[in-house]
Amino acid sequence: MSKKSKIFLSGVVEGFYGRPWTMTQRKELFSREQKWGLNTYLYAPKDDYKHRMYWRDLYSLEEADQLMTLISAAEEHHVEFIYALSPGLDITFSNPKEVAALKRKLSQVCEFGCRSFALLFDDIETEMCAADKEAFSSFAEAQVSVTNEVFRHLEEPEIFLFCPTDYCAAFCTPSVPLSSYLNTVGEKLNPAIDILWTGPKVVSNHISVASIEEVSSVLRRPPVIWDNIHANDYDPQRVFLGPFKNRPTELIPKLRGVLTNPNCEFEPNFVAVHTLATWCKSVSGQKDVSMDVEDQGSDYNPHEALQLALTDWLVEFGQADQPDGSRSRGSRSTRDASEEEPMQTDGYVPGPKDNPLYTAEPLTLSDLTLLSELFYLPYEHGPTALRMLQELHWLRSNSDAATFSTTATESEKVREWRQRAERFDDMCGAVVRMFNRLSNAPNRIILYDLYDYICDIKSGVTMARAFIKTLGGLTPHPAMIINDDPEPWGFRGGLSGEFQRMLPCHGNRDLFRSPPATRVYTIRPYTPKDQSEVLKLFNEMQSESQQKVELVGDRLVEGRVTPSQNCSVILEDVSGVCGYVFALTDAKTAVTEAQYPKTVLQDYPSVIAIQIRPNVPDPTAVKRLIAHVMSSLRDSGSSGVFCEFRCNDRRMLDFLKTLNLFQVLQVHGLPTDLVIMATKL
Ligand code: GDL
Repeated sequence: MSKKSKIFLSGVVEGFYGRPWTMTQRKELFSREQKWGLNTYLYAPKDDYKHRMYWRDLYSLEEADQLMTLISAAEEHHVEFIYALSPGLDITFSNPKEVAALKRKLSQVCEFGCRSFALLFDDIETEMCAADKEAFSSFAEAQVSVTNEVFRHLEEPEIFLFCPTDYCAAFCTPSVPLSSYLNTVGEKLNPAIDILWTGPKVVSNHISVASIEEVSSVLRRPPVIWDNIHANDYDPQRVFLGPFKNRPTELIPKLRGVLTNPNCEFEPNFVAVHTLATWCKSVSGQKDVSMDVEDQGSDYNPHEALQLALTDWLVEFGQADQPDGSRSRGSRSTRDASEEEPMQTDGYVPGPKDNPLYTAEPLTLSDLTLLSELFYLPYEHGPTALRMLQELHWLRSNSDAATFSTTATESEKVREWRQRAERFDDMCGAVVRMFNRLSNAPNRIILYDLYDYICDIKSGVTMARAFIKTLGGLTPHPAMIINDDPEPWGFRGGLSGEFQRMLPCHGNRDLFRSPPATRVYTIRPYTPKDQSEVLKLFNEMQSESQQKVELVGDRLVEGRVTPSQNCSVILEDVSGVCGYVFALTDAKTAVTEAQYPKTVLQDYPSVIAIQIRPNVPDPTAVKRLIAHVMSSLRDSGSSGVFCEFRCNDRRMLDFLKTLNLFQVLQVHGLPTDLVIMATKL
């Protein structure tokens, strides 16, 4: 460990892909950091030309001027400005000219008044070029050798950071302790250089003390966490407004620092940075650090930290900041709403029979809490969002109770359905009202940074609201009706959305809703060896439903009709085959149009047979099994699929309803003991 007494580095790394922050935003960040007690800013915007792509290029006079101003602004706010270069896209480590270019560039930044530096080797090709392979025995050796040399050239700055290529446990092969890359870095990188680490994964849900102890021992120094918990550069539909969370404060004495790499949009990071600051100040993290006990806060509670951040943020929303940089202080919303004068002045006063002027309702702390819960954290929705998902799920699964009732128990269920539908509608209403108040807030800068997201969630809940109305037998607004020809907001997400729906991981959203599986399952293609077990399961379940009507599925399972390619899949647990799905892309080859009306086969050209043992407790596993076959059907061009059940096969019918993959189809002219479920693909 270095001889120097080291302060805990806390603050922000501007290390995301996409549009870098402006100089004004960075200065605002320094001011906030100082106010909240954070001390570091790492300059590493991935898509800034001269940080990564053209790392060799020196700064022009004008750029130099801007950087100098920025560096002095950081100093004024007592924030350590660390300048990083990412040369890994194309550097030849063994070429002295390249090392000279690195030194020249960093020396130039040194002249701007910068004292702290970093070299970053994240997200690059790990294969060395021929020249480097001749000169170095490994990639780690190449990076370490150049980094050590540049460090010496800069006269060993007090703060110098290195980001390894394997910067999280998931990237280490075969494991953190056995990674030869990390071991070389740990052994050979100058011990006064600190190392960045993102935790178990690139975006780590939890970072445990044990995991940090493990990596520290390999790196031979405590790491600086580069925390991607609030980063959103990988998904344009998400922004993270939840609190810094799932990092025990006991980590603090075991780390060299924590820098958060947050959302690309500057303003929404108010919560990320504020809550990180609260975390850094918490008592258990500081008990090993010498400081006055009097000054210590209480231990960190993410919920409380969030409320503190949102309370301060609410004040910011009231400042009439405009994108052109102007601000009129003491603006409307900071005054009592009742004293507000309308904004549209110019002497216009509506007459007694005219339309009154539009007056904005002021934003509230509950609005901001709701906003944060809707856009919480990468692995977790906030409590309200979770409740909305669960309610929508319940309403969908129990939609048969929405419109009819014959017995007393059924009408009880109808009442429950209606009550819950109303509550769901209220929750959606709260989101829309929050959207309205937010979009009327005086601070247009914060609003514009959030706009796409709040607009997206408003449309999302509006669609869900309309869907529940339809289930309940009401008619939603025509623009919201989901039929065969919906408006484009009825099928959101563009091409990327299409891809996503085809991938098996699409069902991962269930992580937020369903408990984790209780057993280990295998989902695999059917082979002829499975035939006897499959038939056994088929016959057992057949006798359970004791009905004579013949299903297409029977013929598929018994091998009288051959399933289409990639359309026969087995679910297996420790006790053997516990489920199967067989499908036929073109159902017409197995049923006649005399059996099925033409329109059914047009809308749902494929047929699927599903059987699951009653003792399988994990719906998610079954969903994946079915999703697998549906994805094959979709790949072969099918636009819809139906499955047949005997009407007394209540168990399978109820089970499938809970999965919410199919709707019951009303088809006239079919045998009455047949139930058809179907879905579009
Ligand atoms: C990364 C990148 C980072 C990016 C983040 C989230 C590191 C060290 N590098 O892997 O630039 O913003 O993921 O997408 O985290």
